[in-house]
This record gives sequence, structure tokens and C-alpha cells, in this order.
Amino acid sequence: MSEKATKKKKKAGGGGKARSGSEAAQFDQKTIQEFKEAFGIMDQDKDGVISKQDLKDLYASMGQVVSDSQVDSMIKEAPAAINFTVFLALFGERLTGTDPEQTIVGAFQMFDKKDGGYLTEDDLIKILQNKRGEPLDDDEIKAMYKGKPPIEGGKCDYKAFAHLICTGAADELTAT
Ligand SMILES: [Ca+2]
Repeated sequence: MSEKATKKKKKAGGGGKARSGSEAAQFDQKTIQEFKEAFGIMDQDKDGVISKQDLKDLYASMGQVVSDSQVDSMIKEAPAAINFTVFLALFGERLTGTDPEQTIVGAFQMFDKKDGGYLTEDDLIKILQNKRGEPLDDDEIKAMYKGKPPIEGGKCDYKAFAHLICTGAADELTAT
């Protein structure tokens, strides 16, 4: 219940994404970039706001149906429409001082209903390719596989995978 400087912004006509958000100041550029990745995954229609519909679409794109109440419970923590600044504020509260990798993990975790630390390979690929902003193309997916991602038997250890994304160092994974 801390007092936040979160300002309510209107959904439409808001202009840019996180223009001079005060919350953004506490994160470095790299962290912001990671947050943007996660935000981009969730903002399905790329209007700069994560809406209930975005979340539903996101799940639907993976063949999962979520109820309104499930989506509500995800969204209700937000003090306002979830634009990038609010997103930063929401996740930043939990993640300040934490590895940005956790942000990506958090995004993947939303699809891990069993909370077992794994996503199916299918879901993972769908998530990666569904990013309308900059989806991975087939070549990039192939390149990803060359990096020996932590995928085994159709299941992906997404925490290790988040590490792969964040470090961008496929070699590290090959070494394990
Ligand atoms: Ca949206």
C-alpha cells in the first residue's frame, strides 16, 4: 500500500509508451529492455496496454481458455490501465534489485499453470512466435535450437531458458 506516483493514463491516444515514467528511472537500460520483452509478449495487440483481452488472446493462442475471473485476478493488482509504466511499477516492486531474468521467468510463469517450472515446447514456440512486435522467424528458432536450449522431451525448463535469453550466450548452455 505504498503511495505510488503512478498516474492514470488514458488507454487511447496516450502517445508513446513509457515516456519519462518516474518509476522507470530506478531501472537501468538493460533491465528496461528485459521488461519491454516481457511486456511485448503480453501485449498481444500492441496497443501499449495489457488488457484482459490481451491475456485471454495470449492464452487462446496457445489453445487454453481462461475464465474472466482468472484474468481478473491477474489484472486487478494493477492500479490503472497496464501500460508499460504501470507494468514497470507492478513488476518493479517485486523485482527491484533482482535479476532481470526474473522478469522473463515471470512472464513465462503465467503459462505454467502447474507451477512446475516447465512449459511445453509447443507453448514456448507459440509464445516466441506470437510476439507481434518482433516474433522469432524460423531461422531464429533454428538458431535458438542450435544453442541447445533447455528443452527435453517436449518440455522446456523456462527458467534456464530465460537465462539463455538474458545472457544471449548460447555457449553457456551448451557447456552445462
Ligand atoms: Ca494490448
